[in-house]
Amino acid sequence: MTKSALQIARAEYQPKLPKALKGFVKVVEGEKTQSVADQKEIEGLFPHTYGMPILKLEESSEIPHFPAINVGVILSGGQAPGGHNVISGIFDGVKKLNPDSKVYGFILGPGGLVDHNYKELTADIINEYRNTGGFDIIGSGRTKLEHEDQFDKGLEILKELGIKALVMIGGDDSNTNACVLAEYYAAKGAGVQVVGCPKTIDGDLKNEMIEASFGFDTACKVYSEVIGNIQRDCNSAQKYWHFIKLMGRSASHIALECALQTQPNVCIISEEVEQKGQSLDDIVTYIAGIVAKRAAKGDNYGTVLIPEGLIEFIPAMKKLIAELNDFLAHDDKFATLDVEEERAYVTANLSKENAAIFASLPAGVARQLTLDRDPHGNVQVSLIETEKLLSEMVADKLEAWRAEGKYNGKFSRQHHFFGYEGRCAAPSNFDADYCYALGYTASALIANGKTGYMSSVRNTTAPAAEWIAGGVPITMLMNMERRHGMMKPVIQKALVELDGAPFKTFAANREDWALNTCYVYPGPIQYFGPTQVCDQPTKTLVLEQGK
Ligand code: FBP
Repeated sequence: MTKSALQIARAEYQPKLPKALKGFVKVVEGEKTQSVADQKEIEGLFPHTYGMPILKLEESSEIPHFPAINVGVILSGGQAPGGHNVISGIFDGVKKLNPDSKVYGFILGPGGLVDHNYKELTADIINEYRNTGGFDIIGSGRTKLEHEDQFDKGLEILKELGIKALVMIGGDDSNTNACVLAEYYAAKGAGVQVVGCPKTIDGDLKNEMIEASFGFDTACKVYSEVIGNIQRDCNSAQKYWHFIKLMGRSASHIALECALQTQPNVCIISEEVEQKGQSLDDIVTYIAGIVAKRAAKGDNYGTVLIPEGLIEFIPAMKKLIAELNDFLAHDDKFATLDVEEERAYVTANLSKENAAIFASLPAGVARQLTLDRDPHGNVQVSLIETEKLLSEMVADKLEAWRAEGKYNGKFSRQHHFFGYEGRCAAPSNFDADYCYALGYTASALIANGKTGYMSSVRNTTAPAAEWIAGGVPITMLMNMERRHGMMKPVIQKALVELDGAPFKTFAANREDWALNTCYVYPGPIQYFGPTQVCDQPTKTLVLEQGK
C-alpha cells in the first residue's frame, strides 16, 4: 500500500502519556456519585451500576500479576480523529499487563457485536494504524444496542471468544448504550465488563470529569485552517460573502471554537438563539444588518459561520421538530405515501401552530425534517442546507432594504459545508496523546474489574505528563429525556454555556470582528516542530480552564 511521507513519519510518533500511566498503576476510589438529574429514576434503572465512586489512577510500586484478558472494542457513530490511538492504547495497555492478552475488534460498529462480525487486532494490524485518522481499522456504525435479544446475541460471541471486557468508543448515545449493556451484563452475572471512551467531534460529551470528547481538537483545527484560507481569499478579492456551515449536530461548540480561532464577521450560536427566543427572521435581520453596515463602509465581503444544528434551536422550529418526532414515531401511514402527498399529510396531522410553521418552510427543508431519523431518533441536520437558506433570506431582506433606501451594496454569495472533511484527519498531537491515554486508562479500568465506567483523562491544558487519568461512572452523566416519544435514560448533552468563558470571550469581541476585518489565519495542523505550535489545546479548553 502506498503511504504519504507524513503517514510514514507519523507512524513513528510515540504519544505522550500521563506520568501515572508510565509504570504500573493502582486504582484509588474517590467520592460516591449520583446522576446529574432524575436520581431516583436512574438509580431504579441501573441498580448494579449506580452511585459508584469516581476513580483515579496513581503510580504504584507493586508489580501486579494480571491474568491474560481478552478485550473487545467497538467504534460507534460518527468518525473522530484519534479512534485508532484509543485502540492502540488499549492494546498496549492490556499487553503490558499480560502479553497473552488479546484485543478483538467488532466490525462496522455495534452491529458487529450482534452479527458476530469481528477480527483479532494483532500487533501488525495495530502498528499500521497508529496515529492515523479514520475508523477504518474496524469501521464504525450507528446500530443502537437497546434490546435484550441484541445483548444476548452479543454475549454469545463474547463468551465464544473468551472476551471479559468490551470497550465502547462513542458519543453520548453510544456511551448510554454502553451503560445499559454494563447494567444488563452485571444483573445477569455474565462476567463481561463494559467501559466507554468519550468520542465525538461535536464536543458535546463533556462535564467536570470529561474535559473534552476526542476528535474535537483536530476537527476544529482542520475547519479553522480552511476558514482562515477562505478569509484570506475573501480579504484579497473583497467581493464575496461566504456562508459556512459547520458540523455539530446539536451543540455549537465547533462553530464557537472556530470563531475563536479565526475571528469571522458573524458566527451564530444556536444556544444563544434558543435562550433569546429568536425566530428565523431575527437571525436573518441580524446577519443582514452586519452586511449593510459593512457595505456602508465599502466592505461588500465577509464570513458567516453557522452551526449545523441551528434549525433545531430556533424555539418555534424546536416545537415543530418535537411534534414531528412524536408523530412520525407512532405513525405507519407516512412511510407508504408518495413524495407529493407527504407534506399535506403531515400538515394535516400537526397542531395548528406547528402546521403553519411547517407550511411556511421551503420545500427542501420541510421534507428533510420528515425524512429518516438516525437510529437514535435524531433529525439528520447535516442534510439541511441552512447556509443556503440563510443567505437566500438575507438576500431578500437586503433587497427589501434597498427598496426602502436603507442599503446600497453588493451581495454576492458563496456557500460551504465543513463536516466530513475534518472527521478523519490525522489526529493532532493533542488528540493523538489524549486518545492513547484514554485507551490506556480503559485497559487499567478493565484490569481492575471495573464496569459501567467511562475512561477519563483530565488537566489536559497542562503538559501530557501532568494529565490525571481515571474513570467516571456513566450513570453520573445521565438524566431522563424524551426520545422517540418515550422518556429514556440518556447522557445529558453538554451544550455551549452562555455564561462560560468561551462564549463570553466571543460575545465581547463579536461587534469588533463584525464591522472591522480582524481575520486570523491559523494555518494547517503542525505535527512536528515547537510545542507551542504543535501541542496547543483548543481555545475552548484553555478558556474553560481559566488559562
Ligand atoms: P457522533 O455524535 O456520532 O460523533 O457524530 C457526530 C456527527 O459528526 C455530527 O457532527 C453530524 O451531524 C453527524 O455525525 C453526521 O452523521 P453521519 O456520519 O451519519 O452522516
